[in-house]
Amino acid sequence: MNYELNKEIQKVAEVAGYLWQKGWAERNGGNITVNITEFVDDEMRALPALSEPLQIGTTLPHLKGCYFYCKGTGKRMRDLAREPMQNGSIIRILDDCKSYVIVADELVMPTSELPSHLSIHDYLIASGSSYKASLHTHPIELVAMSHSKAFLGKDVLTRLLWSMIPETLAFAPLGLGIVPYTLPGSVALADATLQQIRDYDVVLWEKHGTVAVGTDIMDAFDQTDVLNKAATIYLRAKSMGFEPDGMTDAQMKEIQEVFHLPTSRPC
Ligand code: 2HA
Ligand code: ZN
Repeated sequence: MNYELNKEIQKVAEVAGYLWQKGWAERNGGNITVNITEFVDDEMRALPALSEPLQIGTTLPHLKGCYFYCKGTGKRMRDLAREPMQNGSIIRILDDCKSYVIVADELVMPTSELPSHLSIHDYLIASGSSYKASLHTHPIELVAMSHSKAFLGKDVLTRLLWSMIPETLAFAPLGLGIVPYTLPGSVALADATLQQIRDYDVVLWEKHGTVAVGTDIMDAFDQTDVLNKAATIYLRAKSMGFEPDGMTDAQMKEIQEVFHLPTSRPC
């Protein structure tokens, strides 16, 4: 494996370790995909398929010939942190844009949330985005908050989380999209996620977890981490017995202006 590709895979392994340490990756929870097409060399292109063609479940026209590193289904993040190529695999999307083959290193079947992940990558390519990584994980505090309908209205949680600590607004400036509860692994969940990822870098699946996109896996992790930190601050204040004041609208607006942040969701 060439140096650049190895560097991307090592980042995935590092993030997998963080997910486990944070308690966001019980058993086989969560999944990661990274579009590694730009790092694939002739040697990898020449690799024979290790599997029969496997169906994605949907047609994704912009993924023809693309390569992805995918966490393996049923694999544990804590194991992936040590052995990324034994707990994940590299797949190539076939020319019909509906199926894929596994090409390296071993016959490890990709993540159960593959339809969601690949639909997101298809959209990112179509829209000319520089984002290459997608992370699904189970951040405890955000999932806990998703159990209250009061937080699930459009941008209700976004504004609350932004108001907890200035960095949230600065480093998760698009806020948090919401997807109502939908069956894990389904194409319906993929479709609902796609609607939200057009407007948000991080999306919360009600009573399940988050999906984040970023330039690389570290970026997707950071955005999730920043939002979950804000959720943790909110819950710590509540557990001390009071409703946190939150920064005022004027204080948040000042940050948006000074840091030239996107203002599609003004404070
Ligand atoms: O990969 O988290 O949502 C296990 C999951 C599915
Ligand atoms: Zn999950």
